[in-house]
Amino acid sequence: MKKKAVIFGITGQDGSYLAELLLEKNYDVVGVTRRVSTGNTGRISHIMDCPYLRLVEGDLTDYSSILRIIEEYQPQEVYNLAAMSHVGTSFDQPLLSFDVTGKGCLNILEVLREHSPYTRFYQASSSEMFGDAFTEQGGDKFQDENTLFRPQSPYAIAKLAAHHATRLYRNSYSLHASCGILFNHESERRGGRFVTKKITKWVAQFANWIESKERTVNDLHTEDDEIFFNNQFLDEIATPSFSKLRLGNLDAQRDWGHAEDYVRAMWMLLQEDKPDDYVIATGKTHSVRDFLKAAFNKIGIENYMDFVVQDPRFMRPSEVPYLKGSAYKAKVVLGWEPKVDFEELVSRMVEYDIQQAKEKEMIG
Ligand code: NAP
Ligand code: F7E
Repeated sequence: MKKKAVIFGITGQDGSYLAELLLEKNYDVVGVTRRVSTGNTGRISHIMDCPYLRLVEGDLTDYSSILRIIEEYQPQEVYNLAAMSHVGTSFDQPLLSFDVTGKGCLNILEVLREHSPYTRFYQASSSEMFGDAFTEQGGDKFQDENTLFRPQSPYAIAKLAAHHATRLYRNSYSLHASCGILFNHESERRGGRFVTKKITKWVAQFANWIESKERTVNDLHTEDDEIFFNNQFLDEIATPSFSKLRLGNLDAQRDWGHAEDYVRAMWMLLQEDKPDDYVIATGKTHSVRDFLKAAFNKIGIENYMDFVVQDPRFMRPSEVPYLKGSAYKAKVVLGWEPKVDFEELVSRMVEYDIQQAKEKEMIG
């Protein structure tokens, strides 16, 4: 029988990859989008014509829209990927963050408990729930399913409420409800305000700017012309009007993987007979500084700090300093392992953004 899945948050990074995966696996996919005044379907435009994909309007904060969708489509699987997912923003909009990211999950659980108890449910939990806590073993520091949760932001508190609600509904009402505790995962489709994308987009634009200067250098005829041009180039970079890359805390460490690998884990864990919670991570950690270095190296620049300014506006009132996940349980039980490593992730993001910047320039 053809399976049907509902995805809340289909227009987001993960939603777009998960929709592709489920369509490949021959599912009927129902994607829930919220009404916005400008388009929000850019990430799924390439699959919108697929006859097995249907988009319906709904909002996680609106119980009635969730009820209508579940009753109408009677899905075998529901994936809750919808959230106000930007940690920094959650400090400015804590109540909205809780309504969407925390209570929104409870809205779905209540609908499933009362109207569709055999539907399998996936909740997008987050490594942010660990906050500044970690497990220390044999000189190693990591987070796994047994690590304490000590959330450090309104976003993380909302995610933790949703995480516990999912566990409670699983144990109290026998719902097939599971959580993936996913560590940071990025991609070519990552939102522009997350640190990785902010870096790769800036680096790509810089690479194209340098390339345009090099084209001019090639037109120079004498050595003096070239020296004059190079000095002008350096002067330009040194002026206050040259907009450097403005970032916050460069010392935070994250376990970064690729979203394509992580949506595979979401699907795999819902196929298990027994619902449960799993950490999904690469097991490697890097600082924001490491990411910067790798992205600039990709375009041949070593002295990357000459182009970066630390700006207090991007510092958070409270920070998560260190994340490194152990996905041992997911490997043993699900057979899941990531395919894309840190170097490939950075490389793919920079290459994609360079291409995007070139296309934009051509259209402009
Ligand atoms: P994302 O790109 O920000 O996507 C979030 C999605 O939620 C978008 O489709 C957004 O719709 C939708 N949404 C927001 N508010 C909504 C509402 N009130 N009702 C219905 N939909 C709403 O996030 P992502 O990176 O794909 O992450 C997917 C999920 O995993 C999120 O829950 C996130 O918190 C969680 N997570 C992410 C990571 C990560 O590193 N990416 C790690 C752990 C957990 P619009 O397109 O209209 O804005
Ligand atoms: O920040 C630091 C920042 O916003 C990473 C979400 O998907 O993963 C994501 O949350 C680190 C933090 O991701 C800037 O302070 C420095 O330490 O890219 P981010 P995040 O906060 O880790 C988790 C697992 C989720 O669940 C979330 O939904 O980078 N940082 N300078 C900066 N961060 C941003 N955004 N912008 C900066 O300029």
